[in-house]
Amino acid sequence: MRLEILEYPDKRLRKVSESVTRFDADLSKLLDDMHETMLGAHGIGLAAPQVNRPLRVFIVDLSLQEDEAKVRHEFVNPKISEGTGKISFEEGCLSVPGVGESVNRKKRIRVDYQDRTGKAQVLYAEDLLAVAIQHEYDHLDGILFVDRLSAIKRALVKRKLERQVQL
Ligand code: Y12
Ligand code: CO
Repeated sequence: MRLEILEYPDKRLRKVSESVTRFDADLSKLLDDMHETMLGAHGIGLAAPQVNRPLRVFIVDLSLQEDEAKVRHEFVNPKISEGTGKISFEEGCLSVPGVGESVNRKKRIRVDYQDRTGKAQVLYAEDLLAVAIQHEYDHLDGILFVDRLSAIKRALVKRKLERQVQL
């Protein structure tokens, strides 16, 4: 089932999401619905709060990008550590339509998380996958990629978004 994607400036995008405690059929259904919603919107990453489920869950699927492995990554209760190096990448977000801006992130990260069955997993990611994971992780803390721009760029983007909302 396709879910509605919340868009800036919706305040529900600003909540800090709760950890998942039940690894049940509802969680599996949420993950399946999120995949369907993300693919339907031509996205490569989606976090549960973007579809109004304030849970620490996100998915990343880079198979729409050339040369990327066709893996449906699912992260439940993720924790990012061991960030090294720097990367600047032009990011977009299904909740901030029409805006693409370069953001500075860590180039390599370690992510500890659980899969949909509750099993503990570890992933070492770099480059685009690392960028996508850091972008989606931010959603779990109510942070949008535009919050990470310089003050001047953020003000310009905010003005553009406010004009879009009025239209
Ligand atoms: C690298 C950077 C960011 C992510 C997070 C996931 N982002 C998306 O899935 C973005 C999807 C998307 C972006 C679009 O471009 C803009 O909004 C500028 C877009 O095109 C339009 O809205 C016109 C459509 C989808 C992962 C990895
Ligand atoms: Co996003």
